[in-house]
Amino acid sequence: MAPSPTTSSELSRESVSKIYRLPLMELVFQAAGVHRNNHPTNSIQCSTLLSIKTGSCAEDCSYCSQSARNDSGLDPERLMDNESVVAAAKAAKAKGSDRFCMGAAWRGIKDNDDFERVLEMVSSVKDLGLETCLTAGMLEPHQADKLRDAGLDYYNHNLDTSPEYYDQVVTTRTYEDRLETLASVRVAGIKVCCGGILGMGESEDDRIGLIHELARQTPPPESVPINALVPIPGTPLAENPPLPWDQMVRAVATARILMPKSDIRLSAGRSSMTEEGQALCFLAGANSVFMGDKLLTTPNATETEDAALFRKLGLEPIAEPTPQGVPV
Ligand code: SAM
Ligand code: DTB
Ligand code: SF4
Repeated sequence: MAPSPTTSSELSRESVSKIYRLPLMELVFQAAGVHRNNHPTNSIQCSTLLSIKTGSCAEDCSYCSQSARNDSGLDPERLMDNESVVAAAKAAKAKGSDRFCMGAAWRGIKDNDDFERVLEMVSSVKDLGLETCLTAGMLEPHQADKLRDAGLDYYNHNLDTSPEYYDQVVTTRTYEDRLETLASVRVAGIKVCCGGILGMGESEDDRIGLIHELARQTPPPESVPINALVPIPGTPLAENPPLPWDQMVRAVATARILMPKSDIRLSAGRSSMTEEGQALCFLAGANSVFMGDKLLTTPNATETEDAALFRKLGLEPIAEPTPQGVPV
């Protein structure tokens, strides 16, 4: 059986590596057991993403369409108005999402009028009966407090990769900066959504290092998005070879074993996966997805494809879809 450390902070990287490198069938079998013991097996948590402020970002994240340093051809857009955000959130709820995630292409939050407007968006989305999530870069403790008071349930801030590989991917902020933001989110009492991206040219050891950093947080993040790189023309990672499917399954299964209570989200990159590959990830403990035809700036698996896949697998979204026109 997989070794079980006394507390997550005592987890060694070696023990994560042993789990990650189990024979695949054994790994999936163990992960499926942990999943069944901790979560309803036939239900799936569905989040919808909306880019509320797009592009012209000062950071140099080499995977991202939104960095001003990458020539991705994306049209930048200023912060959306509250009414349009609420309309998108209502539509997401009507289609069966239980959580609405707003993304802003900022290096970090500033104490300005735009932040006040984001607070209003959080409250308005919360009032629709949806869980709220925001990803807007680095933040300070007082800003996390304001977000909590506005009704924010989750803050997404990813570690992206292992500490050693991080500076190959981003140079304009450090791993330590990321951990500090996560600490502010945690102290404010907001749930932490934190994961990473696979397929950026990192080694298997780096993938193990990422999962180690996630799982040794005390407590571990409540929500763990595992993204496969969406290669974007004009970014330094545009020509990266696709992630082998078994690496995604291994990452999901290892995360499930080490973070039994967390939601493990099969995130960006699903549209390049086969139905069978996704099914194996759900069996290995993924219990959450981004739903809807678009992620932030790139296409997602379509609603039609997801509906067909969920039907085949007998997976039920947590939330009942509310037909359009019914008051929410
Ligand atoms: N600017 C904020 C930040 O970086 O924290 C929030 C938005 S950013 C787009 C949110 C996360 O999306 C990133 O941390 C990264 O993990 C993920 N992401 C961005 N571009 C991606 C891509 N091309 N493929 C996979 N994941 C990506
Ligand atoms: C996360 O881990 N994945 C989401 C969300 N958090 C914000 C973003 C995926 C972005 C994929 C590329 C794009 O659409 O721009
Ligand atoms: Fe900016 Fe976030 Fe994209 Fe990095 S990942 S360039 S911080 S929007």
